[in-house]
Amino acid sequence: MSVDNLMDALLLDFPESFESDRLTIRAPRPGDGAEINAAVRETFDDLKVWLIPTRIIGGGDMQLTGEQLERYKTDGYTVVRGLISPEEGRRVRSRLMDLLSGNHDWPDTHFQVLNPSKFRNNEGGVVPIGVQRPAMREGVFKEIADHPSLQNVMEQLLGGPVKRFTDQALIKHRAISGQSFFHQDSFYWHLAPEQGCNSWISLDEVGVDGCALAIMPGTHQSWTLIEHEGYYDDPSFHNARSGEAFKRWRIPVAEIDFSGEVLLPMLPGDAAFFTNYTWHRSEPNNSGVHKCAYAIAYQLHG
Ligand SMILES: O=C(O)CCC(=O)C(=O)O
Repeated sequence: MSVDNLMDALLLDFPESFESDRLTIRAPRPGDGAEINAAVRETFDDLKVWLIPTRIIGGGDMQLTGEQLERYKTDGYTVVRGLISPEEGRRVRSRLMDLLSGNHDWPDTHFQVLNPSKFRNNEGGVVPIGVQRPAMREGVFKEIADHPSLQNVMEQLLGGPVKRFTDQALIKHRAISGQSFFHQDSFYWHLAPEQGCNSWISLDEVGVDGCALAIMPGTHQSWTLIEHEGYYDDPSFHNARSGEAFKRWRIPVAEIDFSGEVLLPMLPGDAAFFTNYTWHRSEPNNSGVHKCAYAIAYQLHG
C-alpha cells in the first residue's frame, strides 16, 4: 500500500457507535462517568481477578497489587494469574502423565495411589493420584517449586524471607470424581499461625466441571483450628508401598455453610495462594480428562 493510500485508509470515516437490538457500542461521552462507575463497581468483584495485571515483565519479578495483598490479609487467599508460563506448566504436566503410566524409577513412598487391587494403569502398574515431594526427585518439579516468581509472591504475602516447606503434585484422574473436602492445612502440618502459605498452581484449565479450588473467605481470621473428622475418599487413597487405604481429614461437612465459598476458575499457570488456616477444597473432576495441579507450601524463614 502506498503512503497516499495509507493516508486515505486512515482518514476513512469511522462510525461513533454501533447498535443492535440488544447492544450499543460507542465511545465514552461527557456525562457517562457516574453510570459507568456504578456498572464497574457492581461487577468488579467478579471481574477484577481477570483484569489486574500482576506480572512485571522480566526476571521473574512478580509484584502483587495492593488489592491482592489486601485480599490475602482479609479473606485469607489471593489469586495470581500467570505465575508460571504455559510452557513451564506443560513440562510438569507432561512428566506427571509419565508418572501416571509408570515411566519412572522413583521409590513408591512418593505416591498416593488408587486401590492397587482394583485399579491398574495400562502397563499393569499402580495408578498415582498424589505425588509427594516431587521436587526432591527431579529438576522439572524443582524448577517450579523454587520458581523465583513463586518465592517472590510468598515473600510479599508472608512478609519476610521464606523457605520451602513441602510440595505435592495432584493428578485428578479422569475416571474418578476425586473431590476433596474443606480442611485447614495446619491441621496436618502444625505450622504456627501466619507462618505458612500454600500455593495451588493449576496445570490445566479448571472450573466448575473440573477441579476448581474452592475457598471459604475469612476462615483464617481468628487463627483457630477446627476439629477435623477422619474420612476415606471415594475411591479411597492408598499407600503405594503397603497398599493400605488411608484416612484423610476434613471439617465436618454438616457444620459448613457452603453459601459463602468462592470457586476459583483458573487457566494453566495461574495460582491460588492461601494461609495454612484458610478452609479450602476442590471440585470433583467431571471433565472427562485428567487435570493436574502442583501445590507448593512455603513458610517464613527464621
Ligand atoms: O486439590 C485438592 O484437592 C486440594 C489440595 C489441597 O488441599 C492442598 O494442597 O492443601
